[in-house]
Amino acid sequence: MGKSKNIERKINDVLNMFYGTDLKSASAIEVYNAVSKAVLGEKYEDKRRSDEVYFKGKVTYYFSIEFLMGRALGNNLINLALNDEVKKVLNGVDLKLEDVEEVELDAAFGNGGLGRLAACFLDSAATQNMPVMGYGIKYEEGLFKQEFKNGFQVEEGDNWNSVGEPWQIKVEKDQVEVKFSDLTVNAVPYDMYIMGYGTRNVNVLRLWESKALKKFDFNMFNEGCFDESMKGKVKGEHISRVLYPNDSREEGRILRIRQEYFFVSASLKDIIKRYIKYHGNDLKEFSKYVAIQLNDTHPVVAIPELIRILVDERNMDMDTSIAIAKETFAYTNHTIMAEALEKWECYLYGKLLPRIYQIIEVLNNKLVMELREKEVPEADINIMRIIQNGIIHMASLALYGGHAVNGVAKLHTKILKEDTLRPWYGAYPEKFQNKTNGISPRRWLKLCNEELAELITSQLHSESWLRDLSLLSELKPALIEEDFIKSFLTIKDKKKQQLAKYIYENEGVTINPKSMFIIQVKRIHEYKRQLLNALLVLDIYFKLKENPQIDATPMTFIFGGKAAPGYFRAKGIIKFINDIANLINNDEDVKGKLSLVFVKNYNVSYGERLFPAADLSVQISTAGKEASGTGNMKFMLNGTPTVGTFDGANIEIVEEAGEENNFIFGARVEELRSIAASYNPQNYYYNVEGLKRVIDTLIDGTFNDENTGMYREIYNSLLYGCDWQRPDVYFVLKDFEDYRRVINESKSVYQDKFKWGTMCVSNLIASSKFSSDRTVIEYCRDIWGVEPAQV
Ligand code: 26Q
Repeated sequence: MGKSKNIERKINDVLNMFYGTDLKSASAIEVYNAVSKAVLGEKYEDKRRSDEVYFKGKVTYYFSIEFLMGRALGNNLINLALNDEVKKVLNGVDLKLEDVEEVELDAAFGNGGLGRLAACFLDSAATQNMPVMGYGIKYEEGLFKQEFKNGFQVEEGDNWNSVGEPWQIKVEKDQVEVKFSDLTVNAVPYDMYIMGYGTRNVNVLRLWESKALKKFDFNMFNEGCFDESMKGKVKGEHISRVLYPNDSREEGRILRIRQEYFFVSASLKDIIKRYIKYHGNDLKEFSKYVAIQLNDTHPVVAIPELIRILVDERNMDMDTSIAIAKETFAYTNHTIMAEALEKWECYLYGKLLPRIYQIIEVLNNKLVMELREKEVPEADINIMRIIQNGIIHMASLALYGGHAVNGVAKLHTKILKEDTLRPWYGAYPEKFQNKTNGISPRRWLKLCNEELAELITSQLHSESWLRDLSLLSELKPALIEEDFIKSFLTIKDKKKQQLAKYIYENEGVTINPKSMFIIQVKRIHEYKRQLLNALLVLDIYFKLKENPQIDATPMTFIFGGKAAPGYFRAKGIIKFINDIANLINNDEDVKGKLSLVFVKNYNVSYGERLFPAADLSVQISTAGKEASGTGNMKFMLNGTPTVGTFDGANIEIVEEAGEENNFIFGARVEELRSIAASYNPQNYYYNVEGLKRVIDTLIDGTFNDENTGMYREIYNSLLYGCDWQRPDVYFVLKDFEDYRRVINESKSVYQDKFKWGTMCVSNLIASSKFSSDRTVIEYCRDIWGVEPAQV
């Protein structure tokens, strides 16, 4: 039987058994579920065999409270090379694979970069046959859905599982109990298979759902207390109800502590059970077989939890247990922003997790003793303590309780060493490493830009570049072939047309597909400086109004991204950009020359349409603030030059692709460090041509924030600051003029299509460093000590 007949039969089996229908009469949602289950069914045997080869040896467990997976169907079909077969089957009943894929909703168990990085790492580990398993939470609601009302962001729930969840396999027999002082819950695991590209290996992402032990109190119910009878169930189950938005101001932090301990404790119990099965009862050799990576501080409570289990449940002594923990754990830092480093009140921990808190105290005392022995100055010791003034510092716990800490781009690691974690670097230099981030070329090129992937494959006569991105360098001869550049530009045009159509259908905005697409998509944050970009768009608009003749290059600025629900200024920035869009898009004078659109609900799937269609990638964070960025890499891989600051991975992008192929501007970290104390944005406000005019639109009645005070607040933050913050801490005014300069420069280069195409292709060819395959291989080699194991 042919491969496609076989898969057709399986799809029909699922439709018969679970939906009482068949391929000819099923709905798109039913077909999506059936195709997914059929594909999954194909992989059980390979998954079982992967377990066998992996768990005999050393395995890495990637602990992350976020996995921003996006859709699974398209990616899995590519990785299993089943695309053509399934297309054929569906065409047979007049269905298009794209339409079925469109049914799937993003699994958005993450806020942004950190969660998406975890997802790319899983894809890369499986592709490289690396024994890596993910552990996280199966949220009922992922990241909120974003809508605009009158230009304001409004948040709605995320019903990601409303079309079914065919990729999640419930493994009832592996459920475990997790105990808090006041509550015990069941953690029920759901497995997602991570299918590598071009390999039979299947890795697993295991996500925990919390279930109440006692579902329902019959006695209370019988006595007529209906609400009361459900209370235990509700309390137990809200732990995995919803993903926390990235917002450190958030109240209701008890639930966050519960989430962190919940998935970490369940995962450790699962790992220990597996260890005993494969390696016997003696846990002395734990770290020989187990490496655990802590994705930021969110899962750091794993360190005292492992120690608790070893001491209290396995009768080991404290010192041995601590030593095992240190050899097992490593920690990745994703931010230098002090306010984002997690801190918890001791009394909260003491109340919810008293034994864990005791162990944290033990670790704190040992740390202080160790530092005194190393003769670290007392002032440094005080800022390194795990417990300071009744507050637990999770980063300190991670640094002391693990053997490695890494930053996510060269500059970021340098800043950690010299600044954020300076005394730690002084005391434990051997723990510090850099691991520059990466992205999966399967999702971020092959899946989202099939046309470009095919062009590369035909030039290289093989698809193996998708597993070894360094092969892209073999495209160098193509860089001087006119044909190749032209084919590239044709594909870019096509992707832009597709995006324009999608934006028209989804946002109701018409954009000129021949205009230059300048795209900034990422979470909304002051340090990322969407405001700088918006102010420039306004300046361009005013100049066009004054002098309609000046411009030959039509431009479309595209924004996308969510603001944390409690982040007032970020929400003000969204409203401001939407107001500017309204002004510009409704002005006949600039029609076809300048337009602006803020796409709503930017997520992984939207990204898949945006990255391939960009002419210019906007990466303009204040130097020193963006740890790495990974969107920048997604643009680059799709052949897009960057307009950016010397920040995060931008620096390495330019190192690889050359400054001449990108547009780098703005103040650098050293300069900002030296001027910070004396910086006065008003000098720029009054002296930079055009700047006052655009900033004043915030308060002169050009726009209307409906008496929320948002615009005045942004205006004040730029020019005056407030009692807790200096003015313009992110140097928007300082960098404005230089940003305008490079945008103008890019505009004039863009007019020479061929030259532009050459720049684009230079970026594509130079992007191989940014494959997450490379990143994961480095973690395996330098931190985890694990080796590939193939089925
Ligand atoms: C903390 C406490 C309570 C609730 C939420 C949080 C929270 C949640 C998410 C804090 C931070 C995050 C996410 C951070 C993040 O995505 N950082 C990004 O990580 C990327 C991958 O390394 C980098 O490329 C980006 O530069 C960095 O901003």
